[in-house]
Amino acid sequence: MNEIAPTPLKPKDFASDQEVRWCPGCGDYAILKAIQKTLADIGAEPENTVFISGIGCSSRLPYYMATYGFHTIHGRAPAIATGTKLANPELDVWVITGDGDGFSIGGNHMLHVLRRDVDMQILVFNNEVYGLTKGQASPTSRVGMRSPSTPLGSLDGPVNPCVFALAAGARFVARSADTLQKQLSPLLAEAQAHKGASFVEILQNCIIYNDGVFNEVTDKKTAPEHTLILEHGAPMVFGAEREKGLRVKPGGFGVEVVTLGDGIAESDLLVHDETNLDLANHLARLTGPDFPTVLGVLYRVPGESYEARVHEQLDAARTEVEADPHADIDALLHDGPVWRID
Ligand SMILES: Cc1ncc(C[n+]2csc(CCOP(=O)(O)OP(=O)(O)O)c2C)c(N)n1
Ligand code: SF4
Repeated sequence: MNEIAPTPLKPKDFASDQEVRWCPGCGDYAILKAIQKTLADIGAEPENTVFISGIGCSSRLPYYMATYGFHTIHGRAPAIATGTKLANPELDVWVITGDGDGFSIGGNHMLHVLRRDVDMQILVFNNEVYGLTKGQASPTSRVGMRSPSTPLGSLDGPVNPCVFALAAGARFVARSADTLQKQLSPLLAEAQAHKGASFVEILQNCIIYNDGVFNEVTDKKTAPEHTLILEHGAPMVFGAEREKGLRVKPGGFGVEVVTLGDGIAESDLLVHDETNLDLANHLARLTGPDFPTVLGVLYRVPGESYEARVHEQLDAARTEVEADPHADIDALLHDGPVWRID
């Protein structure tokens, strides 16, 4: 019998029939497009793919995917995603969250899913504002940001999502932006290939409540001067003419921006090592105007993910119980201090 090879799915095959309800011009559209392209590129199976979100504009994304999905409660997507992955480790689990959902009400859940290292992709759509609830300051908003909740300017120090993820123990931490389609989609594929919690911060423009906050990074004219795209094993070069770089401060701690030429060669620059946690921490913190914003994979080290360890432990416990002729669940339940209520 002739076998008919399945037709490879295209990005549009991952789009649901639901009307997309984001504001015209919202950066979420571009991220949705990049995700659908990534799934097509990696040959994802819709029936084995699940998108899980909390609450926010960004968290509406699962409706727009022709895959399984849960639109859950505010900040709790990591818990639902952990349960989903533990129940069925064959599923490919994607968490979609915003900076408010992920780092305010969901900060605690974010911390634990990262330290547990459950195999899933966590995509944080960071627009530095609460979009859905009409523009209040979020945990990633900059000091001085004026909003309905901070009319005189925010006084709170912002959370840096990548620094948070590194501190929590994530083994895959990356950063991209909504408009950087060429970079974003392959980066999502790398996150998906990583076994463990893959954390991707995506700088996203909220055209209504925080328009242009990442312009320096995303505008084609300014981006070369204000971004540095990391590549493992490559020197850290940036600039419109690739004339600038980062090097270790001579005789000091940290890095500085240098211009190539005048006695400074590419061989003097820092070379990216994505397995170096100290370097990743340092790079994650760099911001303008003095430094470029660093994009790409900041940190990646292989390892065994949580659900693999959980199932190993369960299998070992089952084997032990099955081998014990005296194993008795009733006896176990009545063991130790028990009392009766008459
Ligand atoms: C328990 C609870 N508290 C507060 C809210 C109100 N609320 C809904 S979305 C949101 C913040 C969303 O911000 P973010 O995650 O940054 O998403 P965006 O809309 O910007 O994509 C808040 C506070 C809620 N829905 N539930
Ligand atoms: S309010 Fe902002 S984040 Fe929400 S859909 Fe509109 S542009 Fe997008």
